[in-house]
Amino acid sequence: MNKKIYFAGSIRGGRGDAYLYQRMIDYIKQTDTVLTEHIGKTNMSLKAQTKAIDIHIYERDTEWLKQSDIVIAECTCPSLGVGYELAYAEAHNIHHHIKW
Ligand code: 6IA
Repeated sequence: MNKKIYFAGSIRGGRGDAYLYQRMIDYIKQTDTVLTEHIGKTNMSLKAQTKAIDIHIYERDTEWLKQSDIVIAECTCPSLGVGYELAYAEAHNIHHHIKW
């Protein structure tokens, strides 16, 4: 298949399901490319960033969203950012799948 997958999962909303994201990403990677592998990293720093870094993250993430063939979102842990990404996918007609 080798499609480009944007995997969305909670970061600031809480990292309680990070191991689940990691397992899902590893599974998807058997057949496809995951653009957002960092979502599954269990040692991600949650320290506040500078405004310039936040802008860089926003621009990089929206660029990846536009390039992606499919957005897969794990929504068990409520996250403002994941909700934004799903609305973005819907508005740009990117195929999306929600897992909860
Ligand atoms: O509101 P949330 O942080 O839970 O939103 C999570 C979603 O927003 C994820 O699916 C990511 O694609 C995106 N996102 C949020 N923060 C980041 C980030 N670093 N790097 C990449 N994507 C992000 C910010 C770390 C921060 C806690 C200092």
